[in-house]
Order: sequence, then structure tokens, then C-alpha cells
Amino acid sequence: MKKIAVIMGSDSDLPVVGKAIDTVKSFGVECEAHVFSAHRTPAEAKAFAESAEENGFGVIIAAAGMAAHLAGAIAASTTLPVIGIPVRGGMLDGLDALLSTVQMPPGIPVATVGVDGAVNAGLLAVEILAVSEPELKEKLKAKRAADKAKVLAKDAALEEKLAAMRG
Ligand code: RP5
Repeated sequence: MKKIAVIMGSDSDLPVVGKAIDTVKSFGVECEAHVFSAHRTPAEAKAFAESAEENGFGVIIAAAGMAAHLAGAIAASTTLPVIGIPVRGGMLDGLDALLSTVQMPPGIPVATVGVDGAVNAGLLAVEILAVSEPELKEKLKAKRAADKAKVLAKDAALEEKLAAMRG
């Protein structure tokens, strides 16, 4: 099975990005994480992206804050799908990262999740691999069924609580 790469612009992004890594690993998918910056280590970021496909990766997740050009820069050097995570922080509290990541000009797409949306980035990466991995597809369906059961249980508990309040 192909691997998923998780690239972050700084180790200060790890508290957010760790949730993407955990999500990917919870599906039994191999995940490799690196710190590469589009402006501090542009050559390393480019080299990773250029060799990612031949190194066995199927999707790249790229997370950065502030003027976040990492996901776009990675996407420019590969045709693998790239998922961007805008990371909260700085004076604009993530709005700058959101716009920098999501507003890619036509030609180089970045599938952008919400600010700090690391869990969804992990899930989307697994969903992309699951297109050609039936076993992963089943795991995704099982997770959704478990999530649904949790919400229904909460609904039933709320109903009981309200009934008790009504006496
Ligand atoms: C971005 O600048 C990083 O992705 C991080 O979110 C932000 C701050 O980086 P540090 O100053 O904490 O290294 O490049």
C-alpha cells in the first residue's frame, strides 16, 4: 500500500499536525513526517516532493502557518494529490494561512481543509488511498458507523435527561 507523507513548516506546527499523523496511523497506513519549510529549506522541500512518488507515497499532507506557501510549493513539484492544513497562529490567527493555502491559482491544486483541520486532512488522505484499497474503504465505513453510533447514543442520553427533568 502507498504511504502518506506529512510535511510541516516548523516543529511548532506539531501539536496540530500530530492529529493528522495519528489519524492516518489509526487506519494502519504507513506515515512519514518531516519538517521542511518553503522559505527556510526550499531545496529540501522541493527534493522531497519531486521524489515522493518514486519513494512510495500516494498523498502528501502539508501544514504551515502565517504566509503559508508550503502546500503550494510542494504541489508545484509533484502530481501526487496535496492536502493543505492552514495552521492557526500569528497576528491574523490562521486567516492568512487559510487564504495562502486555499487560494491557489489555476493549474496547481491544493485540497485545503479548515484552519487546524488536521483530522480531516488525515481522513481525506486515507480516502484518497482507499479509492484503490478496498480494505481501507471498509475501515472508513466502519469508522463512520462508529461515529454515528456515538451521536445516536448521545441523542438517547439527552432524551432521557430531558425526560427526567420534565419529571
Ligand atoms: C510557518 O511559520 C510555520 O509553518 C509555522 O506555522 C510558522 C511559525 O514558525 P516558527 O517560527 O514557529 O518556526 O513557516
